[in-house]
Amino acid sequence: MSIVTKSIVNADAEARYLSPGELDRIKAFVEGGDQRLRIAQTLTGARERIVKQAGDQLFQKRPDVVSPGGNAYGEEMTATCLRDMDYYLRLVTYGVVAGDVTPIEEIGLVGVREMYNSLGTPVNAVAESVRCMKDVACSMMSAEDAGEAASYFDYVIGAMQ
Ligand SMILES: CCC1=C(C)/C(=C/C2=NC(=C\c3[nH]c(/C=C4\NC(=O)[C@H](C)[C@H]4CC)c(C)c3CCC(=O)O)/C(CCC(=O)O)=C2C)NC1=O
Repeated sequence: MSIVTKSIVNADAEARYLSPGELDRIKAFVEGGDQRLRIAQTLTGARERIVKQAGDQLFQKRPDVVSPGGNAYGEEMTATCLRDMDYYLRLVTYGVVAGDVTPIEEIGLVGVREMYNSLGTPVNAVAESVRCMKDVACSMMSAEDAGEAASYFDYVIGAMQ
């Protein structure tokens, strides 16, 4: 939920106007809108390149996952791994647009460690894949945009530690 929706729900629950503090936070959210949309457009437009390059980096750093016995071994499993990376990149764009990590959390991080454990997927390698996507994606942006985008990738990485 964005800060706008959240503030309205909270204010209406108490049948009151938005407070000065809430309006200030909404102002900051609106003022950051151009930047967040620019970042989301960059990530969306470059998604294939980001996933492909980050995947190559991941498999160089973690050859075990694509070696016999590895969780992403074989064409089909490697494709599923890249699909998961694309999922997390998509969720990062949701977070960036909303200016809020809640969508990332709710769609992709609740119970994530248990899920990957039950699949035999090394969750630290999934976290590494997100780190690689962050590096590739941030190299395509200005320092300021990269700083903003990085915080959402870092949130995903942190939740997988
Ligand atoms: C949008 C929210 C969402 C997420 C996050 C998600 C993840 C997800 N990844 C899965 C599998 C998988 N995930 C991976 C991923 C990897 N294996 C590795 O070794 C690498 C480290 C890593 C890639 C970075 C692999 C290989 C499988 C298939 C495992 C198997 O079938 O044994 C599965 C099991 C079902 C399936 O194969 O589709 C789910 C549910 N699904 C969702 O709906």
